[in-house]
Amino acid sequence: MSEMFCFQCEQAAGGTGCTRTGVCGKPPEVSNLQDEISAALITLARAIDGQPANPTFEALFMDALFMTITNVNFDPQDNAAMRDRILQAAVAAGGANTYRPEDLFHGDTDVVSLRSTLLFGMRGMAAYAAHARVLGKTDPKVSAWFQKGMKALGDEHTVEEWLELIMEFGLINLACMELLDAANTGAYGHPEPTRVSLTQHKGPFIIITGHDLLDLKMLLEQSEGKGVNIYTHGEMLPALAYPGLKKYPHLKGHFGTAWQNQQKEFANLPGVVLYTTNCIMPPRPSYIQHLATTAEVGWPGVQHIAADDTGHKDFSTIIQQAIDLGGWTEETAGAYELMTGFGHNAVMSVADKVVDAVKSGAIKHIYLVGGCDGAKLGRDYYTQFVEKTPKDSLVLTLACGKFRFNHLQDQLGDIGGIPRLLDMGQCNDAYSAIQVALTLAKVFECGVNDLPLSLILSWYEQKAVCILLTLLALGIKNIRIGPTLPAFVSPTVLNVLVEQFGLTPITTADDDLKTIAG
Ligand code: SF4
Ligand code: SF3
Repeated sequence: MSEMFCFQCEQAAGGTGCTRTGVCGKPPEVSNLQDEISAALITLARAIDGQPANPTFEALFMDALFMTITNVNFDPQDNAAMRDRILQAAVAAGGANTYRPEDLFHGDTDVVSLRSTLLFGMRGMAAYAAHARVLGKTDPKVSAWFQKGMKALGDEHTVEEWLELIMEFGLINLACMELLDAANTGAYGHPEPTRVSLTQHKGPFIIITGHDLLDLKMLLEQSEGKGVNIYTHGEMLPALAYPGLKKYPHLKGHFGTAWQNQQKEFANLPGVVLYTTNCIMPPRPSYIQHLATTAEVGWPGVQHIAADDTGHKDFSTIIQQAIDLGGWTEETAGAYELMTGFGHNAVMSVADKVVDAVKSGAIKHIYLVGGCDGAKLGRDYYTQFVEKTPKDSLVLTLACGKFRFNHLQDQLGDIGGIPRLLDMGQCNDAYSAIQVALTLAKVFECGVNDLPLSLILSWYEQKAVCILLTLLALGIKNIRIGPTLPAFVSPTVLNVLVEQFGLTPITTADDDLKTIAG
């Protein structure tokens, strides 16, 4: 099988889709297996339609969809095993293998576009639901929606019906992000504004990347007192702001920037890197032996640490490996510090100050500049945009796209003690940004669209898709999105997004800032 078709991420070849091997490195075999996984999930959803909720099936939907997110699992064996598990479950539930992978792409361009939008959004939500579930938090309406959504994907709908489903999904994803917020803050406390060191300390170390806070917690507990330091990478940076995690003295700080720089940053690294979610890139020979994956992440030949039946993960092998590798031989001081930890709780605690500053005109505008980072050259738009924002504006940010400008923290300064750049956390902490926007709208007795607030989003993978759908479902208009539009959005669907929601592609930082200022 040398042919494939995938257009789920921003890197889709030629702006239309990857057909030979993914730009991400996904081989046709894995891409086709992932289509088979999606088809099998539809078969399962049909088989169990109308049956009472079943936590085993719900977990299967979450894990399988999570696995098919960009840069999560590249291992053909893992993907084939997942497909077989789903098909076995479907057969046991009385279903026949009725949905074929090619049916995912069946129908006119607009139907394929709408079906894909919903499928990709559900993939993003699955990861969030899975992170909440490992912390013991589930929400029946979120869990049940996976079955409902997958069944709906296999059915025929009019364009209007698809749009309705997609908007319904957007609100379910809001509930899912709320659930994950409750799971993370319930387990580790509310993030606190925290200065983060980039200093590399002498000695053995493990770098942990991805989004799963429970994996970090287990790693911290097991490495305590062993002489191994822990550093975050990429989307794990905001973990450093949670009281229940930052209390560990061997959690030293952050290493590196966003995912697309890993091949450079991890080259010849004398330590171990643990991937808990996306984004894993094709590992280079100089460091492939130093990697470990967990949860749904997989790369052929990379050691994988699975949870046992109780959810416990044994990280002793990588802790020993880090000790054997010896780590850095001398200290290298970080060139600057980062700030994170401005979740909804921290921002709400200064809400009065922000409201007063908006009323007095000290703060004239709030920009939310956030989302995924990626390799495209045009992504320096986001750096320029933040650099050029007027001094009387705040910039809220979240997700790995912040690495385009979070080094500017000190340069951007503050407004009456409120830092102008506020890192709200991971992509799922879009929930925090939504809470802040809703609170401000309430205080000013207006709609969110009437606030002096503009959203400038960057997207790469399917978590950004689910967040965008949530924002649209909340009726938030005039969102700017880049660096390019999704390949899976057909011209007709784009038209709807532009007409109904005012969704706009980014242009240049100067022009967009000028347009926003009116
Ligand atoms: Fe291409 Fe993105 Fe699909 Fe990878 S995930 S195959 S880069 S569209
Ligand atoms: Fe980044 Fe992969 Fe999307 Fe959670 S880590 S945001 S790209």
